[in-house]
Amino acid sequence: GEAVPAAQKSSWTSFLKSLAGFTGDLSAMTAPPFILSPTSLTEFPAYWCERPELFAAIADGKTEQARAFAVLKWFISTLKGQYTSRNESMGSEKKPLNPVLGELFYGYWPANAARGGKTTLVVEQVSHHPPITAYRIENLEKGVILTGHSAQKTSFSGGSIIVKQVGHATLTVSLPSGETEEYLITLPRLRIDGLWYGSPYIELAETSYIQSSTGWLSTIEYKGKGYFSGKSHTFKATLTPPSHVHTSPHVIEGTWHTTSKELHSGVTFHDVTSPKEEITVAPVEQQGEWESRKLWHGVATGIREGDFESAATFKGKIENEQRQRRRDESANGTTWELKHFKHIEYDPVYERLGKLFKANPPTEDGYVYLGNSPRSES
Ligand code: 0T9
Repeated sequence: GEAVPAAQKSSWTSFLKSLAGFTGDLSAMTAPPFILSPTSLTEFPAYWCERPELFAAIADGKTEQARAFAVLKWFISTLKGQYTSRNESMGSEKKPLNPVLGELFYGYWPANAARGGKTTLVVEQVSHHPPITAYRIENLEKGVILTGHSAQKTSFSGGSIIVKQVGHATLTVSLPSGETEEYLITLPRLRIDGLWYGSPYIELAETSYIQSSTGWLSTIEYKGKGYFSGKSHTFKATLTPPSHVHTSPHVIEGTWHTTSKELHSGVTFHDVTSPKEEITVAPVEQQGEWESRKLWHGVATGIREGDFESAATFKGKIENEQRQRRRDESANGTTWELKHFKHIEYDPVYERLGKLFKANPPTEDGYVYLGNSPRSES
């Protein structure tokens, strides 16, 4: 295909060949320059809040049902950003920068009348090998908080990369009564297609869940081209009540990158055809050494300007520095200390809510937010 520059055709072919039979950490593999993105994976959690008013609106739901409905609407509305935005901004899916251990990403969406308070994002790379990214999004005025971590298990099958998302998110809503409602959010499987032509794009597959502590459960099924509706990016979501509530489930169908409708009424459920709001981030000159855009500045500039030699030199410096740090730690018998999160073997929210829909696996680890705000220097 013409997406691959002539000079990179053979290196793209050998990259694809090396993918065959591959399982493990894709992010560490060297790929040809045309497919490199100047953005680190630590920036991706921002996709969770690019429609801050939908996040805030969760708190406005007057009933358990209304809030579960609002959580589902917010979740579905994030999918377009999460899974198609690189195609929109760069022409195809690209290989993100592989974050270093301890890398940070901070930002916020300003307060306004529609969404209430300022919404803040704190991201930390909590593991490099395998890559694990932990994040926290808070709208404290509204009492809506999202905490999660994200990792991937990748394999190659039938010409596509299959990505199993490992990790989950929990959302909490503080109610006026003083009680806290919890939601466990699991994540869909991804297939990366279009590789042969050098223009990769994501399709979502299988099922993800949003389980509320109130018993309401969203089951979201994803289908692509060639499956029942024939259209790409199709989903069907069913919001079912807890067993003691005798109302019929909400069934929603549509395409997650455009719009969807409630099946029984035909009323629009979600609509992401309007522009989203990107996160506000401090200028690079004001960032600390561990902040993503500062840390990767040289590499990102090289990639953006097509100066791949300079990008590689800066990348080599970062990698050497990381290797030296790990060597020093093992020589001194110390380990890297996380700044904003604490690892736990078993996430109690996952255990408790996962049981309600027989989550697989039945338990998962987690990262607890330490409550220390960004830029509080250590
Ligand atoms: C969490 C998201 C995740 C991260 C990315 C698979 C992928 C890394 C993980 C799952 C976000 O909430 C949502 C969106 C995109 C996912 C990335 C797409 C992608 O291709 C990469 C992997 C590691 C690659 O870079 C594969 C090689 C590349 C040549 C294909 C474009």
